[in-house]
Amino acid sequence: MAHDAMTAADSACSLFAADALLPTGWARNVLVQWDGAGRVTHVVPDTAAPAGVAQAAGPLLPGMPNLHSHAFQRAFAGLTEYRGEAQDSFWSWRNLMYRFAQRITPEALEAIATWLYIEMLEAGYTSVCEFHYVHHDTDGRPYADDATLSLALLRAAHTAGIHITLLPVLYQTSGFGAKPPRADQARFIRSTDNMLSLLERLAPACRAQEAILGMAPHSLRAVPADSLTAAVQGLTALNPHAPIHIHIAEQTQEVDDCIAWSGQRPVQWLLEHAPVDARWCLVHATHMTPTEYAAAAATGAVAGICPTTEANLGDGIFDMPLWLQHGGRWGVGSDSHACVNAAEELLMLEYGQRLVRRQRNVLATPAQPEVATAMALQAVQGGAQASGRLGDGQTAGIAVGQRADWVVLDAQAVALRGLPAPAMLSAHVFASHRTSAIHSVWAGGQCRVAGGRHALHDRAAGAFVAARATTIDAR
Ligand code: NGQ
Ligand code: ZN
Repeated sequence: MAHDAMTAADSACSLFAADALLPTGWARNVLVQWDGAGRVTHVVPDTAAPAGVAQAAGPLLPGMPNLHSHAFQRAFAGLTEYRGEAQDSFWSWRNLMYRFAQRITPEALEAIATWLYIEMLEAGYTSVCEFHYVHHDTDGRPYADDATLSLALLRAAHTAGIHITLLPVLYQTSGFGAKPPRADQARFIRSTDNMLSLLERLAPACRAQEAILGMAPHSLRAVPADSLTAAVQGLTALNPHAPIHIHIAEQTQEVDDCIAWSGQRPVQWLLEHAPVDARWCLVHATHMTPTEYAAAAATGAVAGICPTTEANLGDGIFDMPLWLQHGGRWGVGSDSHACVNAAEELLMLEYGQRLVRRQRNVLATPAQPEVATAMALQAVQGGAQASGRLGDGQTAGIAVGQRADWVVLDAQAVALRGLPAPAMLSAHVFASHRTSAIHSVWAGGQCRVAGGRHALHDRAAGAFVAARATTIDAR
């Protein structure tokens, strides 16, 4: 009896896959096992399927970390795709986005984020870094509990079952040289001391759901030099390993303004004035000189690339081959959520490189000629680092000690059926609808998406649509 019970428990925490993408590449006949805490305990390739162990419906891929999200913007995706000014830009988009941000309530944020995180899981993301900057009530005054909106995001992640790295954002100025904030930035503003007390307030809530707590100076435009130094020191005192994310050089306008203010470009300035290292994620390091590429890559920081948002906002194209030439680490984020799909970010990233270079298969590597495989492995590793989920030198993905986070492709999907596993991943990224071939998604050893659907899909979708209706204004 006791023996039977043990066997049942063991097989409940095992999965056998004919093909699995391990950190070292594709492996055959892989048995994975994990413990009650959702951590991988065994990864055994080239083995026989033990009796009674569930068989994956297709290749096992590591779950993709989403390293950059502003959850509230999901409700506004698709609503800025019309011409409003003679020449629309990132900045005119931002004006519309701010109008929308004014209307978000805690209830709406929770509904929007819950649905968004469900969409993420259904589209192959198993963790998310939430770069969270709408802190206060609509009049700019702190909520009675200053952590109200942060807690709404933590609850949303918990409900959906996605791992979250919460990055409360420090935002103080509207431009370089301590320009005072605009009226429509009032919900974002807090002092550095205030930020540190928010972090202290959030630490136990994060621990309770195994969320990682970091911090994000919004940008060099929004955080004066002395505040940046004090905030990073304060965070480091709380946790020397906590991740630090910053928007760094997304627009040429901000590069020009930074030069006018300091004589230096944003990345150059940051590297000279902040202790940038492997804890850091440089989001939208789009506009760098070759010297900045080399210097930023050498710090060990992750480049946070958000290909579909960067395309949507007309940012420019990151020079991935140059970054990789310097050993740069990187991952992907869905940022404004115009698109919520891990495979599509990889597609957009590779296609951007092809278009500017007039080449194909740009992001394949000598060791890994399959583009989708090479990109997936690198983005999982960089994404996990940016999420604060990797100890030094550890390998992310389907490996002992990591969380049991993976995506099972559907080997029976028409786009994939009959193909070898690496081609299945290629077809998933380059030649399918990019969610149609996802069979199931596991986070922390729990199956959150089965048959392509999250258990809360319908309920959360309804709540999202209702919340969105309360936040959009008539055009
Ligand atoms: C954000 N989004 O914080 O939501 C920004 C726009 C800004 C992106 N950078 C605002 N994609 O950078 O000032
Ligand atoms: Zn952003």
